[in-house]
Amino acid sequence: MTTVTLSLISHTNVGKTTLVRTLTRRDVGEVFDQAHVTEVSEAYSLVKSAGSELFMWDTPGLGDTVRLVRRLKKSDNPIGWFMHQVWDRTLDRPLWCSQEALRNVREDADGVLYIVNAAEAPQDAGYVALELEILAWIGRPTLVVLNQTGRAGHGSERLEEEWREYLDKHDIVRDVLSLDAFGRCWVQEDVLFHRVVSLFDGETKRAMVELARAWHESNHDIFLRSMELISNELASTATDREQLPAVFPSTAQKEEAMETLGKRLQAREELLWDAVIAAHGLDGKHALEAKQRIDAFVVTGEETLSPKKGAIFGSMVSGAIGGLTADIMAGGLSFGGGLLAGTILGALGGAGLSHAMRLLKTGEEPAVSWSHEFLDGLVERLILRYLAIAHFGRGRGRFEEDDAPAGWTQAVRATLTARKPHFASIWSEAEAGSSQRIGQGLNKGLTKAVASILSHAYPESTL
Ligand SMILES: Nc1nc2c(ncn2[C@@H]2O[C@H](COP(=O)(O)OP(=O)(O)OP(=O)(O)O)[C@@H](O)[C@H]2O)c(=O)[nH]1
Ligand SMILES: [Mg+2]
Repeated sequence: MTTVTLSLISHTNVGKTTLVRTLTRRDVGEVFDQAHVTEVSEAYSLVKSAGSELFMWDTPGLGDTVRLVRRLKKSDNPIGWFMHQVWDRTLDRPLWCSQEALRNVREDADGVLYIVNAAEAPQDAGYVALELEILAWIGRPTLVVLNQTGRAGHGSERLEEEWREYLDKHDIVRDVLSLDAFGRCWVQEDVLFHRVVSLFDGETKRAMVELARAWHESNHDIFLRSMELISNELASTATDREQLPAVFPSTAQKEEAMETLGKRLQAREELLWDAVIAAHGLDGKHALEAKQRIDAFVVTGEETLSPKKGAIFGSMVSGAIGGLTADIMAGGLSFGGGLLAGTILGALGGAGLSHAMRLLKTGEEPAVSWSHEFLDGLVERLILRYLAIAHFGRGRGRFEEDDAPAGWTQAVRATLTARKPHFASIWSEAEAGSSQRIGQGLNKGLTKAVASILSHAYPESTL
């Protein structure tokens, strides 16, 4: 068995444990917004494949580096001296924790992921230069991960650039990558592991190539499963009909039929998102949170795509959702709020409720079904919601406005516009066809569209 071992190192309270949680899809360790939360180094197996296994060590954070480096410099064999010191765990906690972290790198690491808080300017994080000096002494190949990119808010990309420039001057740093554990997309994990491959040579590199491939495969399977679930839901909606009780139905009868159709859509959507969330390994409170997030997920057209940040969540818009629900009510329909209101009105794109459904006069009696225009809009909303889940990182605490958003609406819209004929022919087929038959065509079209959106957003990824 070849093992590849990565140690996560950072100043205390930057986000090592949070990153491990996002990658393992488990609530491991302790996460709080305070110094020295993690006290002992702990290894987590991330992936196994073909006789290789990737381990990631979560370590205690470095602290009081100024004192640490001053002392190290006094010695001929600084690291040796430091490791043989006996630090009091209570009285010298910052140094005790630093020693635990460095011991872990020295004894176990093939490579180091050094995490830096990109919400802070490099000149304000004086400890970074000192910590890099210590890592240089130990001498393992180091990849810097800039996290908390969502936190920096306005101008965060400029800060990221500053960090890159600053880190460029340090020889131990082989590479710099932005990855916010809260708002990362699974395709960025592939990019992370490909960068890790280039830290190594020989047998370790060969094993890491295989492990990166296995990691990609398991994420890609979840992607394909999600596309299948969404396509099945779309196929059901496109073929759904509600018969009207008379050849010349009254307005009240039409509205009742439309409401029935809407309720069925709502019920399917509930099941759909439960299944997609579960497929992403989100359970318990994370599942609830993810659901609330997509429920409140509205992206405005003005937002521009920000591939670097990888965060896409729209601002919290419960007010807007409330407004949308009121619009539906005013249109004479009482679908209930939240998810469906967002889905229906979002899909309409302001075209008005009367465009959402149409009368079909195929059989003996007329029926109502969803309009092609509505279905086009629905595809857009379903993709945006999938993207919200695909970026949902574990370890997310309370949602904060600053963790938000770069809009994806334009990207999704552009991709769908290019594929409009494909979907249009499916909607026509749906008028007579069964949902199973059109499901396949939808799955193909949707998978290609979403793969293209993700590849544009993350050009380094290999979908
Ligand atoms: N916005 C954002 N916040 C993060 C991210 N990662 C961590 N945090 C927050 O930063 C704080 C510290 O996170 P931890 O994962 O406990 O940090 P740590 O490096 O393990 O800390 P120690 O174990 O004490 O060294 C928590 O409040 C997290 O919610 C991130 O990628 N983005
Ligand atoms: Mg920790």
